[in-house]
Amino acid sequence: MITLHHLDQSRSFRILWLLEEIKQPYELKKYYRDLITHLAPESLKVIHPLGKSPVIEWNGKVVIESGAIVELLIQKLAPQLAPDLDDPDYVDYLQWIHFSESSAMVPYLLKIFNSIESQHGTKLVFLENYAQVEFDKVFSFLNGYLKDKKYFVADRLTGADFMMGFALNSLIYQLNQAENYPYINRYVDGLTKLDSWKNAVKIENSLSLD
Ligand SMILES: N[C@@H](CCC(=O)N[C@@H](CS)C(=O)NCC(=O)O)C(=O)O
Repeated sequence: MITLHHLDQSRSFRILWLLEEIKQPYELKKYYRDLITHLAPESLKVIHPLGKSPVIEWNGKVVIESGAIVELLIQKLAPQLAPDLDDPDYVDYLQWIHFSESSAMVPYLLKIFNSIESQHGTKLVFLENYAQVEFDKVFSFLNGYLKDKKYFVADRLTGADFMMGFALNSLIYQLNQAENYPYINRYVDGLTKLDSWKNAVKIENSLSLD
C-alpha cells in the first residue's frame, strides 16, 4: 500500500491527482501548514528530515521529490501514462517532467515571494527585475507551446501533465494570469475537467483540521 504524506496547498496535489487517475489504493496522511510561517509541521520531519511534501512510503522506501514520485509510480503502476522509452515522445516527456520543478517553479516562486515582500513595503530592486524577466520569458514560451495543444506530450495525458499542470494551475489561480496567458489558461481549464482532477480537488477541499 502506498502512503502519501500530504501537506495542504502543496505540490503534493500532483501525487494525489495521479493516484486518483491510476486508481490505486493508497493511504492519505494529512499535514497542515503553520498559518503564520506557511511551513509544514515538525511531524513531517519524522517521515523525512527535510519535512517537505510530497513524500511517499512504498515498499519499505521513503521517496521525496514530486518528479521522482511521478516517474516511479507511472513506471511501476501506470505505464500507459508515459510514452515507450524508444518512442521519440519519451524525450519530450522527460524534458517536461523536469522542466516543471526547475525552470517553471523558480520564476513562479520568485514572483510570489517578491509580491509578499512588496506587501510588507520592501523594495527588492534586483530580485523584482530578475523575477519579472524570467517570469515573462518562461511563461510566454509555455503559452506559445500550448497554443495548439490539449496536453504537453503526444496529444494525451501523461506524467508531464501531472508535473506541469500543478505549476500552471498555480500560475493562473494564485497569480491571476489567465488574461496574460490565454493558452495556458485553456490548458489548465481542460485539466480541471478531468474526473481524476475533480476527485483530487474534492479530497483536498475536504481536508479539515482534525
Ligand atoms: N522539489 C520538491 C519541493 C518540495 C517542497 O518544497 N514542498 C513544499 C510544499 S509545495 C513544502 O513541503 N513546504 C513546507 C516546508 O518546507 O516546510 C518537490 O517537487 O517535491
